[in-house]
Amino acid sequence: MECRSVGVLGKEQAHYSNTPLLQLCLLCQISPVKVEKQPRSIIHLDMDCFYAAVEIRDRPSLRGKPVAVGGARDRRGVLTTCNYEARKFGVRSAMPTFMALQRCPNLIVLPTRFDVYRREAAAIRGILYRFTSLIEPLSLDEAYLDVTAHAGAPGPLAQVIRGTIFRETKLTSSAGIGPNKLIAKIASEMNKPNGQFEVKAEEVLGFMKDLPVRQIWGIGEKSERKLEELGVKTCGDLQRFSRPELVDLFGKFGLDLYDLCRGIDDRPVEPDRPRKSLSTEETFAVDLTTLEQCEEKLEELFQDLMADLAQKESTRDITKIFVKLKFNDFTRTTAERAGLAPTLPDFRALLDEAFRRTGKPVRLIGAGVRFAETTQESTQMDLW
Ligand code: DCP
Ligand code: MG
Repeated sequence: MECRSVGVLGKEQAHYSNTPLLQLCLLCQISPVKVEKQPRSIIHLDMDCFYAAVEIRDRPSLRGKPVAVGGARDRRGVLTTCNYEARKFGVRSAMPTFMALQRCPNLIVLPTRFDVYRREAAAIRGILYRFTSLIEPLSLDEAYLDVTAHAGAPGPLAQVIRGTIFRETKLTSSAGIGPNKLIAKIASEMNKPNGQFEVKAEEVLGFMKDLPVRQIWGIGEKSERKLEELGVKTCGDLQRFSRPELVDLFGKFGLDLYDLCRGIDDRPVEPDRPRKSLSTEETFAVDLTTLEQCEEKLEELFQDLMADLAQKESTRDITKIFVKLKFNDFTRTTAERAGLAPTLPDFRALLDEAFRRTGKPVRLIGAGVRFAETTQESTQMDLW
């Protein structure tokens, strides 16, 4: 706690006091105040069952039916997502398609159309930039917005943003509004789908009290189990631990936990720093010796790359595509071409070229794209 006289006396002479808030500072008899950073207003915006919602919008006859998007059952496919009708049957993202069909035999499984989702995400991001440039995308359909500087109150503002997205894309979204990223993210789940939930600064402690610890970022299954063994289920339970106790249990993360379980999170919203390229690669347990073997693996890598691209860089112009090979003697070669769209036949052509350069057994294949250089500002202008 820092004495209020700091402004008058200067930093060096300011008195620091352990006296509780509103008690007088013993040295200068002026009431000390906690030096607070300016409270922020953060919105976490998340589209509802994004890929499935796009598909249903484009095929209205599917409305009301259980719909999922993903790989086919006979090809050991996995779902990317499903609509809320399908979720009633226990169908979930990342579930193998055959399992989803066991749970919901009438499930309609559609193939992914990443190019469409990317286009949609770009349009949505364009809408967000009309309200603030302080946007941190978390994935294709999710972003934090810092709207502290916005004139309007954040709750009604979130309503306007969601309304605009719906008017222009016919897709619904949900939002969480809070004084920091942690609270906003948790709150966006509370009234999903097509809803929003606001936690005001003075409501944070009450909001955290009964919240399951699993909701805190950084707490995975392992930490959750560890905490459960200690009788800790909610953030309120966790608040009973001291800082040193949490450090003993969780190392450095214990310090974060001490704050997080109280709903304190100082992480700023960090606007995207544009990456130059995006790639995916795999090292094989057994070297590949034929072009056919390499082509088979390339197809898998291509699917991963497209999914990654749709998730992380849905709005960027691609200038080059490349295929990288590492051979069993650890030498490497890269084949790349400007002006090619990222399609499987073009990646295959690059693989052929790279493979034929040596014919050596292949230890690793990588496939990737390079992006046009852009500043945050020019990205924003493009999206308008
Ligand atoms: N996605 C994916 N694989 C996963 C999870 C998600 O490919 N394991 C894709 C499909 C989703 C999109 O990312 O539509 C957004 O992910 P979300 O976790 O936000 O899930 P949804 O938007 O589908 O559903 P929700 O309404 O719960 O946000
Ligand atoms: Mg979503």
